[in-house]
Amino acid sequence: MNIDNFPQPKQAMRKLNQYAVFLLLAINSTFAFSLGNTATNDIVAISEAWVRPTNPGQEVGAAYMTLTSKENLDLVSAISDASGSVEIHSMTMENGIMKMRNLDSLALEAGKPYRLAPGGFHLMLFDLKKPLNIGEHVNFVLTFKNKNNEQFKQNIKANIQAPKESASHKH
Ligand SMILES: [Cu+2]
Repeated sequence: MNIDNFPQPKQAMRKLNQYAVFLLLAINSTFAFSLGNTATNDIVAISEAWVRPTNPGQEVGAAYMTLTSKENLDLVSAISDASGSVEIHSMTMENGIMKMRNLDSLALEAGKPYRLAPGGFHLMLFDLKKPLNIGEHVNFVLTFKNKNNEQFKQNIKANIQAPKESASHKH
């Protein structure tokens, strides 16, 4: 768990610490958050992060984003402040049926953007603590692991918004 090799900009560290404290206060200790192991980094660029709004009574949600890493590494887990747990899912079409799989990790190749998008990879939010309403946002902490088994975390704020592509994909 040596994170010393990763750049740790002061401002980013402060932001993450504030976020971690918020989680501890507002949620509870089920995340088993370890302050000692948290660090932000500039290795993975995350863009276009968004969360699909939920309908009343819906207990699962989905988040999408584009991840571009400067080095080969794996996304190994994620947590959010809006759900009891988050899983990394793939989605494939098999015999005309959409199937989702829970992945242990998602391999990111250096320099290659990975797009988590409707119909493909996504982060699945289970045990939602509240409805996900358009205009609000969800905070995530993603954990990555490099080939030396060093872990580091990165927080990302995703806006809750309607899918942009849904209209063009309708038949
Ligand atoms: Cu899923």
